[in-house]
Amino acid sequence: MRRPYGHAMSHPPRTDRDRRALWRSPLRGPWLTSVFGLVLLFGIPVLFVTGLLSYAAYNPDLSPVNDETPDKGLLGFYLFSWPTEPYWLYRVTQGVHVTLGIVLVPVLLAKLWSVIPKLFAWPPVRSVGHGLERLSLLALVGGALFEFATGVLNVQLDYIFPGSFYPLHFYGAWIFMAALVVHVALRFPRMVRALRSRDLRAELRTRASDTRPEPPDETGLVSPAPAAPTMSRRGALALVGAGSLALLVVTAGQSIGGALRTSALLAPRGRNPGRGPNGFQINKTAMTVGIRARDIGPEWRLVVRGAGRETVLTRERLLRLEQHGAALPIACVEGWSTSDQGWEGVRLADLAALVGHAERPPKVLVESVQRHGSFRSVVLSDSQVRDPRSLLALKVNGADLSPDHGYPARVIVPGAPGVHNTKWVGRLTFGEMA
Ligand SMILES: Nc1nc2c(c(=O)[nH]1)N[C@H]1C(S)=C(S)[C@@H](COP(=O)(O)O)O[C@H]1N2
Ligand SMILES: [Mo]
Repeated sequence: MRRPYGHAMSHPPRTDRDRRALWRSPLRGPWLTSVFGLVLLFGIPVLFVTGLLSYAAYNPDLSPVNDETPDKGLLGFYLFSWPTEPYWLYRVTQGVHVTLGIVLVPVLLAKLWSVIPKLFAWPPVRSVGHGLERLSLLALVGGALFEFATGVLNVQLDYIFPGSFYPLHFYGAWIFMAALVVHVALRFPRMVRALRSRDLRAELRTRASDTRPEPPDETGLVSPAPAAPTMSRRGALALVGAGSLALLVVTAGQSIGGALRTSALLAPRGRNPGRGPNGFQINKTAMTVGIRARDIGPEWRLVVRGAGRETVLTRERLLRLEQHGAALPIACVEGWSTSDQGWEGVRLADLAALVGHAERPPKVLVESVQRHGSFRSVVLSDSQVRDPRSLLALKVNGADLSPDHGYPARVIVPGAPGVHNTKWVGRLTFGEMA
């Protein structure tokens, strides 16, 4: 017996229409997909630019110590020496990168949900052109999922890809962006047409019971066998918007700080960094990275080398050198940052002068007494060393540094990512690092 047309569910799908009929949401259609697409079209370029800036901030022109990734390859063409002004630069670029990345997750998922039927388009490849387009979609969807997943895992789970996160996220971003450019070039006119096909205000007034599917069209997004609506388009947009807003509330506080820090439920470094002068976020405690009491006790010495000279200083000696203050934040690549803290200590430029670099101090290699963990030595550029706010800090907010914040001495540099603010410093080498 032949079944009447329309009972697509009752026999195995054979035609393209049968396959698409398995997806029955009456909300799917070019308009809804285009709304989500438009949000991503504005958001993703911001993620891309702030992400590229994050690489520039690592001063990879000082490779191989800081970063082995971009400067050697073609993709490092845009790199420049990271400025120390404004001093909150990295706090803003990286705060935007991480916060926006997290906030866009519901939009990305909604966009992917809205195009699921296309995954089942049949035949999968109709022509060479169509095949190439599907390949670019693979790079697009794969790239998007990869970039968002690695980014979120990295900020939440503390570098589960030790060392390799940077190249993965960096090269992944270029592949994703290349696919996105192709996708936008191919789909932009269709997106504009779809956005014009319905009135947003009218949609925002339409209840679920009055919601009708979009008219069938060539895109294949509209279900050929739509179910009765259980949610309006307004409801779908509100759901995604509420998801993004909730994520904004639970993450933005870790970058913005102040009273908002207490709402940052998702902040991986906790919401309550303690009280007192040292009461601000800690990335890794002294214990986590295996700093022993004797590493930072009275036997601790700072070795300063440069221009063929070397000097060894105790903390007492350092405290007798000219002390300077600087109000600077710590801004981690993970997106969290502190408000400005009042650091006090010796200017890096003054330490360079001690070893024969009085005029025009050069770059410096900063090494920690830390032997465990993934933390590597850091090179600061000459312009960073020359900034009068760049300190080897001994105190913060009027008190000695706590062991977790880098006692006996740590580096603090304006505008730089937190990872350049080496804690438990043991040696400074100015000039060529031979
Ligand atoms: N020796 C050493 N210095 C370090 C680190 C580290 O793991 N070891 N972490 C860096 C990172 S990633 C950041 S964000 C800042 C955090 O400083 P804080 O813990 O005092 O806030 O320290 C930097 N200095
Ligand atoms: Mo960091």
